[in-house]
Amino acid sequence: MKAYSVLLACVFTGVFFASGPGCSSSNDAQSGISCTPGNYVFCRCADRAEGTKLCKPDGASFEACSTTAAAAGAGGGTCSGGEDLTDRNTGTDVNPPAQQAGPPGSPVDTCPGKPTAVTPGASIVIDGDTAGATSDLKGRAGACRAGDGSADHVYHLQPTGSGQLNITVKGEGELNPLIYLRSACANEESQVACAPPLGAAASVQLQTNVVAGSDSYLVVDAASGTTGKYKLTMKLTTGPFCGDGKVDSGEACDDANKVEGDGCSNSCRGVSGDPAAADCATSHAVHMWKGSTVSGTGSTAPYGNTFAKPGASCDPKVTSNAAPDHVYEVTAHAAGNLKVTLTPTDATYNVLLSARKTCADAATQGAGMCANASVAGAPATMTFAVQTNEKVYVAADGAADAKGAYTIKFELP
Ligand SMILES: [Ca+2]
Ligand SMILES: [Ca+2]
Ligand SMILES: [Ca+2]
Repeated sequence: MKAYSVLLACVFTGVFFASGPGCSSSNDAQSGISCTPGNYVFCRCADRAEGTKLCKPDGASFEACSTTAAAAGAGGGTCSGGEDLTDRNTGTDVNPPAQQAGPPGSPVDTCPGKPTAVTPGASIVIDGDTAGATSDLKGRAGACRAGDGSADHVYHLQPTGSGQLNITVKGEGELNPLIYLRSACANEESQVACAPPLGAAASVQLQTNVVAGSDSYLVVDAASGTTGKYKLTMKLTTGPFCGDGKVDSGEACDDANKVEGDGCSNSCRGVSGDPAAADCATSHAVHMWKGSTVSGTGSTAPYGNTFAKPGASCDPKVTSNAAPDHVYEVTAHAAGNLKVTLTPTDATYNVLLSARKTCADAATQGAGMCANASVAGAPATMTFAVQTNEKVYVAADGAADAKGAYTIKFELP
């Protein structure tokens, strides 16, 4: 016998509070769930129809689930087959209970938003209604600015895993939903993704990557001042991606930011730019994979003279240079012949290119690990063997005291 029918039997025989243990607590009380007395919460019937159930005065048990008025005609109806409690009993998310967004004036109405845990693998379902909500947010200039002047809801997403987050909002009735995601709740310029409006009662979707412990803010907004009910569903699938702060297979770098020109591109495939430091203590990271080519632009001008040897002859034992240099730490994830090409973009820059196994030791410059362009403006190329998981230090340098801007290319065929 299902829990709901035990409950009904007790109510209808008038012995609910007075009878034995079979009638004194509901399934919900047994599982430790608390509720707000007098509030209705979402429930689902065995035939998948959606319904609601009333929280009893004890704050720990519910009246039987009844189907909603919309589903069964005015007044609602009997839950066919009884309430489906499968999920609560098994912990699976096949049929997750929906959370409620909250009424006007509750945390969902304004920043910082309704706290919402985003657990990897779990389906999150939230029923909301923007009728009466505050219209205090709008998307950044562009497709999501259409939310300007429309009531909106805000969710403070707190991911506990890193990976791809899929978000869907399905509107009802006149509601023409749009959604956008921000990294700072009250700053529209921090918008990182936008799903523009598609029409009344449409579904809008976003896929975005999130990092564990890095919160973001989802705004459910609407076009043309429309309001109404919606269903928000989210699911986080963990996995590596560019921007998670870890260098994954095929990535040249991953600095976890969305800043171009800082030494690691937003695609994790390029190394353009001059980081704050590019010496032995803090070198410019480049990861090479079998078959990869990594390019970047840079300059030696911002830096000191970390590699004072070799000089023009490429012999580190006898000659030296006074030129500043830009040091890359190259991690080879496969064995092979690493080819490095340094091409000056300043016509007056006479480039020198060298590499070491140990950054601070000129004597670890091995065979093939140096090239000196003969004249200013000409490129230099060197090729040398690397082993799997070996790190080598490559300096874009100058002959004598030459310095300037360049392009650099790393290839590991
Ligand atoms: Ca990554
Ligand atoms: Ca970057
Ligand atoms: Ca130098």
